[in-house]
Amino acid sequence: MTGSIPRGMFLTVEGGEGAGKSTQMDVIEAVLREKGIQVLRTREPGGTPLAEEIRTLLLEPREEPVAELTELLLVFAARAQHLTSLIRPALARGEWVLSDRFVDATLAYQGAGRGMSEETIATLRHLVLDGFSPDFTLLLDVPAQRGLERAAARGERDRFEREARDFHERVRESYLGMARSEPHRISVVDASAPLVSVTAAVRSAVAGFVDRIAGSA
Ligand code: Z5A
Repeated sequence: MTGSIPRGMFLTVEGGEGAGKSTQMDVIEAVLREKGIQVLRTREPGGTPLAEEIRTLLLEPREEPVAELTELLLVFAARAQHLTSLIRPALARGEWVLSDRFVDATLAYQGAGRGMSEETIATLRHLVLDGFSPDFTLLLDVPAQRGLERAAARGERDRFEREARDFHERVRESYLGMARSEPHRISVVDASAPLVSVTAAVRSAVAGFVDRIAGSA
C-alpha cells in the first residue's frame, strides 16, 4: 500500500437470504483490522435502539397484512434514525462504518420484491439520504433456492424469509442489476461456493478496496 488511509469510509454488505452476510461481516472486520482500520459495525433495519424497535415491527410475522407503503416508510424511518444518530456522527469523527444492509436492500426488497415504484423509493431516498451513498458494497450472490435452504436450516423464519421463491429471485436479479450499473462501488462475490472460497474472495475484494483508496489518497 502506498498512500495513507482516508478517514470515514462507509461500507455495506448486501445479499439475499442465507447469503452469509453475518459470516462475512467478521471477515471484513478482520481484513480492516489487519490494515490498521477499526470499524464500527451496524445493521439495517436497526443500528440504534429506536431503529431496532422498528426492525422488530418489520420482521415479526403478524396476522394483519402489512401494506407495502407502510413497510417502505418503516424501512426509511429506521434508516433516518440510523443515519442521523449513528452513521453520520461516526463518519464525521473519521471512523469507518460497516453496515449489514443499507439502501440497496430497499431497492431489492421493496422495489423488485414488493413491486413498489422507483419514483416512490427515489422520493424517500432523496428525503432521507440526500445523495448519501456507501463508498464500497460487497454483494454476496447466491441462487435464491440455495439461500433459502440455508436460512431454513437456522429454524424460525421471519416475515421476509416466508416470501415465495419468486420474490427472492427478483431480489437477487435486482441486486445483480445494481452491481452491473455501479461496478466501481459494488463488488460481487459468488456466495454459493464453499465457505473457504467465499472468504478468500471477500478478503481479496475488501483488501483491493482499501489499497485502491489508499493509493488515490
Ligand atoms: N430488509 C428490507 O426489506 N428492506 C431494507 O431496506 C432492509 C432490509 C435494510 C432482515 O435483514 C430483513 O430485512 C431482510 C430484508 C429486509 N430479509 N430477511 N430475512 P437481515 O439481513 O437481518 O436478515 P437475513 O438476510 O436473513 O440475514 P442473516 O440472518 O444475517 O443471514 P445471512 O446474512 O444470509 O447469513 P449467515 O447467517 O451468515 O449465513 C446463513 C447460514 O448459511 C448460516 O448457517 C451459515 O453458517 C451458512 N453459510 C454461510 N456461508 C456459507 C457457505 N459459503 N457455504 C455454506 N453455508 C454457508
